[in-house]
Amino acid sequence: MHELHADVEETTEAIASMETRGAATIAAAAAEALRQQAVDGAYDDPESFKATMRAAARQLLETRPTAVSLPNTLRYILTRMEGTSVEALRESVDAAAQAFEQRLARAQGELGEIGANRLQDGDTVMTHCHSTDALSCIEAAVEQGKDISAVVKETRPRNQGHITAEELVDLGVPVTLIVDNAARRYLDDVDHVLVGADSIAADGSVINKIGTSSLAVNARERGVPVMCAAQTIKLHPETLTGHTVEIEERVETEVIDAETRAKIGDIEVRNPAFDVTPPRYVDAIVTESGQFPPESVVTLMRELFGESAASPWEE
Ligand code: RI2
Repeated sequence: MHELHADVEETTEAIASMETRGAATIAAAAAEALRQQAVDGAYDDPESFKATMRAAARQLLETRPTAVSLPNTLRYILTRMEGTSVEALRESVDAAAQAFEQRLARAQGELGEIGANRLQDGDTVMTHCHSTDALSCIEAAVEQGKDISAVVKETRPRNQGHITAEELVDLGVPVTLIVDNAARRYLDDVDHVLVGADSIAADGSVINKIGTSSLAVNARERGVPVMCAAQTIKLHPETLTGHTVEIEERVETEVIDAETRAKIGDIEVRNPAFDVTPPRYVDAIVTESGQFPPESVVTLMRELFGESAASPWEE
């Protein structure tokens, strides 16, 4: 057994319970936890350092399966872990984690600028769930002096739309909050659907909060463009080699409380956290490297990850 740092234990718990949530936020938290494990742990020799780092990564990895930002973060840092002494290893992980955290923040700012170019003065945007990448586009548009308003879906079962609404209000954006079922009714009033992503597959499919696919299909039917804001850490390299993205299924109490469920009788309750939106319903994927039609995102994925994904956390 490897002694894991308190920060790794706390971050694991926070990601699993969704106290820390959102693909980019999860990535930053995981990078910082690995950094703490490296700089603050006690190690007898280089081998025990490396084994403990891999164990910490495996534990973080097991929290939630869908957002590829988590394995991509761990991969970025562990493939840069090098040195023949504990001190050198420590420094390499510290430097990699810090570089990663800076890249993450920079990428979000850069994609925000690109996404903002798609928004015109006076536009109304419909959002789903809470995505810091998506909000970065609206923030940049507001900073460019554009008047933007928003129709915000509450996003059952966890109502992350409330977080989006609060952050938009802080940006001075007028917000209309709607229940998810009202989305089609309001699509005629909006100029864009703007969502984030937990993973982007090699064929350009967008894996995002449950309900994204029906919103995108309805938007296509109403002629409203769908834009997905996703920094390149959301690109899922394993889909290059035919793997599919695992969709997390969460506890049923997020959908219905135990008492109401018992009153109804013998039912099954399902709670998938994400769904897959096929590329034909998405107009653009906006990354820090530019905007892409979903079908061409594979080129970027190959450039960044090669043909396959390493698993440096394996023993
Ligand atoms: P950012 C969230 O998942 C939402 O699906 C959101 O669109 C996505 O992560 C990306 O968020 P959850 O963690 O990285 O709420 O853009 O289940 O912040």
